[in-house]
Amino acid sequence: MKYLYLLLIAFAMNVNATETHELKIVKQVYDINAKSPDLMYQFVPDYLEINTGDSVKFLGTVGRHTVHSVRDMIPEGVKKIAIMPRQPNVVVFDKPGVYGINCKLHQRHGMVSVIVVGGDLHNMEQARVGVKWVSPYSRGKMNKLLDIAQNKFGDK
Ligand SMILES: [Cu+2]
Repeated sequence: MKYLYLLLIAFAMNVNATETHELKIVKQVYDINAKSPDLMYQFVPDYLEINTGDSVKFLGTVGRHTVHSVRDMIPEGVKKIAIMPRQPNVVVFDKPGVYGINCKLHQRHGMVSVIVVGGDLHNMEQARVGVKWVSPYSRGKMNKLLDIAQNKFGDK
C-alpha cells in the first residue's frame, strides 16, 4: 500500500514536470465595417481563461493598439502590463487571478478584455472596483466579462 502511494506521488510529479505552458493568441481588431463603434475596436477573444504560467501573445500591437492592464484589475504584486505599439507583445501570466486589460487608445470605444488565470478569482472584488478606471462606455462590457468569470468559477 505504501509502495502504491509512493508510486502515485512519483506519477503526479512526473505529470507536473512534463506539463507544458500554452501560448494563446489575442488579436486586436480594427473593423471599419463594424455596425457600431463597440464592435469596431476589440480584443478577440475579449474573454480568456488560461492556466497559471501560460503566455498570451497579443497580435496587432505593431499598429495603433496598446495592451495595458487596468489599474486595480490585476492581482497584487503583479507588474502592470504596458505594451505600447511596436513593442514585444508576449505576456507570461504566472500569477493566478483576474486581469482587466484595455487598449489605451480605444478603451473609450469598448476595447477591453478580461483574462482569468488559473480559475482564480481571489481579486475579483478589487477588480470590480477597478472597472471605474475604464471609460463609462466600457464599464458595462467590463462588468459583463467579469460576470462570465464569476458565473463559471463562482466563489472558488
Ligand atoms: Cu486599440
